[in-house]
Amino acid sequence: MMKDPLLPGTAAVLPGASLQKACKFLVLFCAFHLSITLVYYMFGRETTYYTEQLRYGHRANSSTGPLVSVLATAEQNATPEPSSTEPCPDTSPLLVGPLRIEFSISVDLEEVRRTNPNVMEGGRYKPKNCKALQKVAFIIPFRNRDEHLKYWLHYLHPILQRQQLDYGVYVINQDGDATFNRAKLLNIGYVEALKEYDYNCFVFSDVDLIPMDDRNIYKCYSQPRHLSVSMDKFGFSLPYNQYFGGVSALSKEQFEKINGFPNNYWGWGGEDDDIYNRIVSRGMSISRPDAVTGKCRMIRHERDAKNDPNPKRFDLISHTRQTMNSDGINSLKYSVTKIEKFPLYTKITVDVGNPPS
Ligand code: UDH
Ligand code: NGS
Repeated sequence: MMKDPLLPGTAAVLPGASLQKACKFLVLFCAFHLSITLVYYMFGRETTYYTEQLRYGHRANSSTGPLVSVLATAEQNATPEPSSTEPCPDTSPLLVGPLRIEFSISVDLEEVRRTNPNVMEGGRYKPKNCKALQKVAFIIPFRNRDEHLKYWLHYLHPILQRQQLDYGVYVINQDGDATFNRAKLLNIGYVEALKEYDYNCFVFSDVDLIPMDDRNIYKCYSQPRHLSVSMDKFGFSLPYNQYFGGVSALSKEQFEKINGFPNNYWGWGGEDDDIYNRIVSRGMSISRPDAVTGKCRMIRHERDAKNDPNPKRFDLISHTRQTMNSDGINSLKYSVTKIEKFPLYTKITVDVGNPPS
């Protein structure tokens, strides 16, 4: 038998003609396979990219492109369009999930205003195509934190619009330089917001906390809601089980049931623990998102002037049950110095008085 010089190892088994046929078949088979793979690769890549864009919006791209483009894309894709009298769906179709939050970028409020054209004067918004399920007032306790407020407005406005809320943003600015009183400012925000609109839900948010996932819906639930449950500064977990600081949401009924928040915590600490005590003493429990959805980032900063730890806080929180009926929304005293309507928020400057000497 003649040996095939090309394939010395196999020539003894296959005759030359059959070998050629086998090779041809193999080459054709490979070419066919390769072209199928190529078609799937090209098509599949486009589909994945499109899905990623919709899901993550600006997150998939490392740049911080305007969030409003995500909103526009999602709105265009939400079909069919419901009428404005039809209730919005339980889960907004506009949500994109995890978000890139960073504080190294510089925020220009004029740009934020331009990229959120549907936000009305004073920081008001309601969805155009459906009736929001809740009317939410955002109450931010504030003094001398303008840089932090810029980030809050930059990140939160697009998120809240995607959450399809009917909302307003109220920055409650403590006038003067007396000791800071966070909980009293929150009470004032509640009263002042209600003078403006028939809100049925109140989200109380520190100015330096930004959610990292828009599925953490800033609305009210059947129980008082703690929203900032997974903060970067606590390693994305709760510092302790009863922790209720940072960002929380209470319906009008829940807030009234606990007589609002305490007015007598001057300086840092304890007022959020008092609110927790109020809630459980009225037979309610704390509802929370899971630790992934509830991730949030805090802007690092030094302790503020006139907000040193309150030495009375431990004594105060041990008496919540005795004091809560007489200290709260029913005993709130303050005066409004100024109300300013800015394009992205309403700033209410108030005189909260002084701590007892
Ligand atoms: N706040 C102001 N201005 C102040 C104090 C507080 O706007 O002067 C507001 C603001 O919304 C802040 C919130 O009240 O987010 C709570 O303030 P806080 O001081 O109780 O809590 P925060 O977590 O700081 O902002 C804690 C002290 C950090 C010390 C860090 C030392 N490295
Ligand atoms: C507790 C404070 C809370 C405070 C929490 C986290 O100890 O008011 O730490 O503070 N309670 C008392 O002091 C009684 S933080 O690390 O965010 O500054 O919210």
